[in-house]
Amino acid sequence: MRNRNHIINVTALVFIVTVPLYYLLRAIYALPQAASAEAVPIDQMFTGHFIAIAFLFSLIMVFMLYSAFVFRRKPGDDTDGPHIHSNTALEIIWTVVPTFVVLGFGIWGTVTLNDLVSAKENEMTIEVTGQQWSWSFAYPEQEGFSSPTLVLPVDQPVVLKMGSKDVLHSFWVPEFRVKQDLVPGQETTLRITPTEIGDYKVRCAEICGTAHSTMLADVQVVSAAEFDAFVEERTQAPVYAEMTPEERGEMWYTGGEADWASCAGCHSLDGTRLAGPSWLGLYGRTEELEDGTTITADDDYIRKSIFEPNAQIVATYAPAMPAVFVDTFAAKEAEILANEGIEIDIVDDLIAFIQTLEE
Ligand code: HEC
Ligand SMILES: [Cu+2]
Repeated sequence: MRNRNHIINVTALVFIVTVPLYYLLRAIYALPQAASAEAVPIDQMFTGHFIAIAFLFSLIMVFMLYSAFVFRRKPGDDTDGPHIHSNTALEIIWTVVPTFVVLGFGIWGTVTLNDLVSAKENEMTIEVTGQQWSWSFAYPEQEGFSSPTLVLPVDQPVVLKMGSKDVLHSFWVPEFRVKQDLVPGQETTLRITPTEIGDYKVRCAEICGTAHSTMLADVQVVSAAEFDAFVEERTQAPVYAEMTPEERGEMWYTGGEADWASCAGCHSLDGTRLAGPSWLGLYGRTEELEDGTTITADDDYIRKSIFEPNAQIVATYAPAMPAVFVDTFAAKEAEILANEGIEIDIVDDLIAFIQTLEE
């Protein structure tokens, strides 16, 4: 009779401790928004593990503390405690039950993993390249253009085929839950079906050098229509690799699709004086500077005029040229490198263009 009361007490206490503990674990290890089909079974496994952890912790702690408090030695009781030997039934139970629980979690994990990595119907391939310290995404099924942002159509299964140009990196968007390493000299794959429209970030999850922590890229999950518009825009964008330096130089001069102050706003090509000297016949010309010295307009001088516009001022002109091109050119060059994998030098392009402008 008294034993039965203890068992009822302990059972009730185990339950009472398990429930809040489960919610505490959920709060401490809060998961970010679940934005992919893969997140659903993974979050279910998290729930299963949290329940098991909360239950086991309660089971052990409640039994231990209950015994320590309820079966305390009474004052004046100096007798020995009862001598207890093994309890075979109990030992079989606490060996067999955990064995099956652990096996069960193992099978659950294996089946889920197998499901997540297996090929899906009508999946779309995207190539992911990681390098210290940037990401680039190519769309071989959409004419192969590439983008520094990963744009994904919602509810479309994608397979990422990934490679690294230098060291180990790791593709990880917490909202998608799944994660995969990028290994130099080897192609790894990762499958994702994004289910929530929104903006996310890929972060590199493998320490890969000095700027590892800034190795981020934007991820946009968009509607099918927006994805089509994105593809349309990217496939029409200029392909710099297919242009000559002179053609590119002319484009940089007018601004093209670059977002800096157009050189054309201050420099004419026909000798007209605008805010700055005309580029007509500029290359090789002897330039008179404000301080009375003269200098020949060669590559070095032109490069310096663009990157440090206030270092040498052309006589009769105001120091009006913006000193921003060091940064804007570098950003554009990095973008082209990420998009097309080619290294271009915008100043070299401009010089090639200026050289065509002979008087
Ligand atoms: C807001 C007006 C302005 C813009 C925009 C501008 N420049 Fe200039 N630039 C000037 C002025 C003024 C000078 C002459 C004073 C000096 O030497 O800094 C000049 C000088 C130069 C020179 C030296 C020319 C010479 O005759 O010796 C070069 C080369 C040059 N700019 C290139 C560029 C390029 C390339 C761009 C676009 C990427 C550009 N500039 C945009 C105003 C501008
Ligand atoms: Cu990295």
